[in-house]
Amino acid sequence: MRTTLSHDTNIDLGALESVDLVQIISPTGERVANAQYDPWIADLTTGQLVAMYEDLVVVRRIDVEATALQRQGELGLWPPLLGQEAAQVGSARALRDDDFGFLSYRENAVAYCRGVAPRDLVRVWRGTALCGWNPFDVNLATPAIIIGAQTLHATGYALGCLKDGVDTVSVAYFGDGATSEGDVTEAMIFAASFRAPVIFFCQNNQWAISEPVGLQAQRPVSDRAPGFGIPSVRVDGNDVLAVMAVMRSALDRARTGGGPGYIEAVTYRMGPHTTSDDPTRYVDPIDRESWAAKDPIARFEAYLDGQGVLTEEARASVAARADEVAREFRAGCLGLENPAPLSVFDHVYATANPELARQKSQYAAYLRSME
Ligand SMILES: Cc1ncc(C[n+]2csc(CCOP(=O)(O)OP(=O)(O)O)c2C)c(N)n1
Ligand SMILES: [Mg+2]
Repeated sequence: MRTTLSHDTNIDLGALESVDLVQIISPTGERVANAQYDPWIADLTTGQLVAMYEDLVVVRRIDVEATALQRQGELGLWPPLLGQEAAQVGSARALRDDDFGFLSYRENAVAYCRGVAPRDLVRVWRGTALCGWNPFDVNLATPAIIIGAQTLHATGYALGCLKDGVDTVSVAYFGDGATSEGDVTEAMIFAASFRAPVIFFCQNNQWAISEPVGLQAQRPVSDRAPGFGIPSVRVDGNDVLAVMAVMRSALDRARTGGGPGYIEAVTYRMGPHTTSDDPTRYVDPIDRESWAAKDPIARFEAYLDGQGVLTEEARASVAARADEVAREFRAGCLGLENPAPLSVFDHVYATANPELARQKSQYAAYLRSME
């Protein structure tokens, strides 16, 4: 496949896709032997493989349901992850409970795998909370909307882990567009200089809103990391086993004093940037179609079928579970209570702040004047 951009960079994204891409399952579901990474997933049992399949199906279902809720006026906005399920599930399921994740807005499958209830994923998008969950309950920070900022938070957390002498690893999830931000460069320099146990996990979904990745990356984005002294790997982000293998390997290295790692998961954003965006204005339908053929769920399903693992019973049970989660999610979302207006001031600062107190009393007076 050759994709010629309308911009003057004229990068051949098709060629870039295949540069040193770690793959364990081919797009048609065949196992690809990989001497380096096979051992990292050799322990997975049939039950764990089916559980991972269930994760993929359920997170897609949550995502589709959330998009429907937004279209029905129940959410202000939703950033879909359609197409990126394997990159998120494979990496999140490689984490230890005490590891700590730092997300952007699109990593809802990571949050799901960490134990965030689907209803809590949409509190912010329904406007009923400033963060849907307590970060310390699930070792997952509040998603960052400021592109790339969370790479600094993750690096700081990792430096704290070093000082505490614990073998916890922190993970920064960010997109291809974020790699153009100064914050990401600063985070990588700090991480490399102090050998911080942090993984930079870049989901290259080919788009930063309507900007194709080829416009801001003349080389694969993973090529940047070695320049900072951080080893990097480029993985097929639609291959859940390959993502888990490279993530386990990078985590192990960081956990045992090897310093930071960088993973570029090559995937594709099959939906719009958010529900406010119309990708038909800028996405080439033929390009999208070629990525649809690499769908992460169809691929894993074909692989499991080939292994004789996905029995009719297992398939039916996963489908029933997805229905159940979707029903509970919808009911939970619609049942979210509106917060008291003044509570918007509650968690801005950890300690009392006179300026904020002044604003709060002013707002209280305003609300009283409306009674
Ligand atoms: C510092 C900053 N600049 C610009 C924006 C506006 N913005 C929101 S999403 C986005 C694109 C991000 O693309 P990418 O990092 O590839 O993540 P993706 O949305 O593809 O998951 C931009 C520029 C922002 N939120 N923060
Ligand atoms: Mg992107």
